[in-house]
Amino acid sequence: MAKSKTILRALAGETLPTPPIWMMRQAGRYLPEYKATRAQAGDFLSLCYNPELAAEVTLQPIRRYGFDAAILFADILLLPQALGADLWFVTGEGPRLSTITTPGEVSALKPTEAIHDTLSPIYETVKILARELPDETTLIGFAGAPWTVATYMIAGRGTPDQGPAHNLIAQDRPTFEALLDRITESTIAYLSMQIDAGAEVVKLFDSWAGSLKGADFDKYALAPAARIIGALKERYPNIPVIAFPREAGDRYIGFAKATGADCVAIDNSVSADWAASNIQVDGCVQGNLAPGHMVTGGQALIDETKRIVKAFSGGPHIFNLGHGITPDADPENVALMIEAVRG
Ligand code: 1CP
Repeated sequence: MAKSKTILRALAGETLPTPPIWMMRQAGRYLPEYKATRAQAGDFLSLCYNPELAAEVTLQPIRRYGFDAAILFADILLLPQALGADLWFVTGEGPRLSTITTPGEVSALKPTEAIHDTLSPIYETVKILARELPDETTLIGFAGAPWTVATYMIAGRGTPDQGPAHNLIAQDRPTFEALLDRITESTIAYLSMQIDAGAEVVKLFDSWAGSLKGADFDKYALAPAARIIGALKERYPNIPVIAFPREAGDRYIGFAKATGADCVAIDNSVSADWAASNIQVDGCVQGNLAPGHMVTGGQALIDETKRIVKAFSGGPHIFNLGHGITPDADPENVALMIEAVRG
């Protein structure tokens, strides 16, 4: 029964005649119904922690477009908050957090068992979704990968080059590694609870993996992903994991094998043809349409969508964007993309 879901089939290594499709940030500000529910919740964090409304926005793109997967509506920064960091969002700017850069601040973080006090509404959202999603729709849970989460905890905000985190590595590597270790351990606990609540697949978002080079990539992107996936596979051998080491470039090669991921999600800085011969040879890939096409649309969107589908047609593939859809995207273009994949 479960394996008739197309996303699970692709993740198990099956080559399907039409790739299943979902979209990063498919519940988001480009949708008028999302903006309405967000206004009803009051603000973004209140929306994340309201299980009924978070489930509602997760379901909106499924109703509108019939995507093959729904992704839990939450944020990667809820985990730092559950560990004790202050978190707030500045309208028009983005997230802000209290910073963690000293050994004392790392040891003052809450113990892993305590994260569920804050995160229990998220598990409630997953339970509602597991009940309410159509039978054919796969439910994806997620967390930020430790490096990406650490970059926000160290800088207290999003940074273009992750400079503050790289500086901490240079100035006080043991403190950086202690922080990374705490995030890794609590991510395993967080994702385990999402799976217990009904998530059928989990995804690790390493949005800033591309700024880790050489041995640092191995230690801070690859090794934590391998540790998380290893721990999850021990408890939940049948739950597939998608890893997204964004902008990893050459380092996408072998990432699935080295970490145990069932699928590697790729951004749009690598070509689909290159990815088919270098990454898809090891298993399922997800990606990689440039999100800008959702703004510009037209024949270029259709052509590029079809080109990607064709490039990956020889192996397991989940169609998706190379990164999240942006608030200025036109909802009509999403329908156009789906038609180009399925039509
Ligand atoms: O105003 C709003 O409504 C907030 C916009 C928004 C949304 C819709 C934020 C703030 N987070 C989210 C939801 C979200 N975030 C999801 C839900 C599921 C989905 O539809 O995809 C997911 C999976 C995330 C993950 C996330 N949050 C990532 C990793 C993926 C990526 O986009 O690279 C990151 C880096 C974040 C941090 C974050 N949260 C929100 C913003 C604007 C940011 C980026 C901040 C920055 O770097 O400046």
